[in-house]
Order: sequence, then C-alpha cells, then structure tokens
Amino acid sequence: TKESDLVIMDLRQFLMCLSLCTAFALSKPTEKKDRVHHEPQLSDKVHNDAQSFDYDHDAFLGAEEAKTFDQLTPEESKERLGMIVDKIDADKDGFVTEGELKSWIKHAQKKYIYDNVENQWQEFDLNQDGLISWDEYRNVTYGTYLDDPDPDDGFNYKQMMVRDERRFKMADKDGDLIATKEEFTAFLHPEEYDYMKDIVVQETMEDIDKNADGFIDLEEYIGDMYSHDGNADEPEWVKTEREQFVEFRDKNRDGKMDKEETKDWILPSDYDHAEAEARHLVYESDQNKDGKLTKEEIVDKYDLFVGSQATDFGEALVRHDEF
Ligand SMILES: *[C@@H]1O[C@H](CO)[C@@H](O)[C@H](O)[C@H]1NC(C)=O
Ligand SMILES: [Ca+2]
Ligand SMILES: [Ca+2]
Repeated sequence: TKESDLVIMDLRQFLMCLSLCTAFALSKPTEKKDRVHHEPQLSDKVHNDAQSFDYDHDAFLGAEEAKTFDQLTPEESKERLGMIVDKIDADKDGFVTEGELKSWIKHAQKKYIYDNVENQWQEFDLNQDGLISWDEYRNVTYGTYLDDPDPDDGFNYKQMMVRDERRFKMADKDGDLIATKEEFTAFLHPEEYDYMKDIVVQETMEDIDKNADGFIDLEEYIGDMYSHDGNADEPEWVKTEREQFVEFRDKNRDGKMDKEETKDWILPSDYDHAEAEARHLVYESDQNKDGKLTKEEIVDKYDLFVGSQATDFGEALVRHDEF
C-alpha cells in the first residue's frame, strides 16, 4: 500500500541519516563524511515522527523558513500557518488537496535551495563579479589548509579538495572553471540536477566501497550504516537491511551493487519525495477522512506542519550536542 511504501522509504532515509550522524558522533580521525549532499532531498533531518516532526517542518517550509518558526509561540505559529494555508489552496475552494500540498512542498524546496545558495554566495564571490571561480571557492574553503598543508585535526583536506574540484568541474558546464549561479547551485545541490547524478553516485560509491573494487558488497553496505558493537547481537533493522540488499538493491544477484544499482538506491527515479510527504501530511491530519484538508484540520496539527518553540526546544538541545 501507499502508506507502507512510505514507511519503507522513511526507513531508508532514517538509515542514511543515521550513517551520517554516526560518522559525526564517532568523528573518525581519518575521514570526514560528506554525505550531506546526498541526503534525501526535502531535508537532512531524520524522518521519524515518533521522535520529532523536524523532517516534516523542513519539507513543508524549507529548512531556512522552518528555523524562523522555532522562535514563535504556539499561537503565533498557528496564525502564520493559517496564512500559509490560504496560499497553498491555489483554487481557493477552502480545501487543501494532496496535489496542492505537493506543489507547495516543491515550491518550499526550490526556495530553500535558492536561499541556501544566496546565503553562501557573498562569502565565495571574493571579487564580487557575480561569478564564483574555482580559485575563489578553493581559497575560501581550503585557504587554511593550503597555508598549512599538514594540520593536526585529522581531516584529509587534500582528498576533499580533489573531490570538490572534480564536482565543481562537473557542475561547470562550459568548462571555464567559473561557476554561474546556476552552475554553483548544481555544485552545492547536485541531487537536484540530472547532469550531476553520475557524480552523486560516484561519490557515494567511493565513500562506501572500502576495498575500492568499484562495487558495494553486502558488508560494505552494512558497514556504512552500522558499526559492530563488540559481540552484541545485530539489531533487527540491520537484519532487515541485509534482506533489503539481497532482495532489492542487488538486482542482478551477483552479491554486490554496481553503479546502476547504487543509483537506483540513492536516487530512485520512481520515488517523488514531495508527493510522498504530501500524502503523509494528509494522512496524518485528515480528521474526517474525506481526502482533503481544511484550514482547521491543518492548524489543529500545527506541530506536525510547522512546530514552535514548545515542541522544538528539546531538539535544539540535542542538535547543539551534535556539533
Ligand atoms: C588564491 O590564493 C592564491 C594564493 O594565495 C592567490 O595567488 C590567488 O590570487 C587567490 N585567488 C583568488 C581568486 O583569490
Ligand atoms: Ca562556468
Ligand atoms: Ca567493494
């Protein structure tokens, strides 16, 4: 069913984020995980509504806008949400449909990406000519490393820089090593661009393929999500992931994932995040089960859609701990 599809996708997202969070938590000395660009597209938060609605907030508002709601009281949140609902209801019939919600989520996502690039732009465009050259990006991002190529903090900056340069060149369509705003957006958010998908897959494979044979085998796949905890039994979700690998990921059953199989895994072409999230939001808040939402139904569930200080306070503390 549709809902169970969603649960499966949620689990995948959860696991991908889990691997990222684990990488930070363990802070492996020799490697900085750079999977953040390959996170599911609506948010880099875990989608686990039992814990928090952060993912839903990012999806519904865009991650930048979602932060502004964290400062509001519940009353203020509800009032602003009410005004947003009027905008989502494109045909002004008093109901928000799944389709209207999906369009809104796509819009919020585009706005997030646009804002995110705008916010970083000034920092990199050193000569303020409205373009960002590879030299500018490299000097700003790796200037400290270039001045002192042997820092003690353990990160392999050389490797990160080589990788960034490769991605920059891929994004830079006309090959002049200068990124327009569009090209720089493709560099920062490659999963949004068809012509960047191969590099997204390549970077992911390089991260996970520890023996560098060009494939992801079962142990590499699991190892990326879960590190064995002494002789403790494997948790149930790890067993489930092993089955997923055998049954769904490794389509040609040769025991490993090649490029195409990895692409199907991280960038499935038949899965629309905005559509899934719209369906999920309707399912969770449609009190009279008529398949569409009134403003009252949405505002009643304001904590799911936008949140407020009251619900996000604990989360903010947790987040603070992670970084
Ligand atoms: C980058 O840094 C190098 C070395 O300091 C310098 O020669 C070069 O002009 C800088 N480029 C830009 C675009 O700032
Ligand atoms: Ca260019
Ligand atoms: Ca391998």
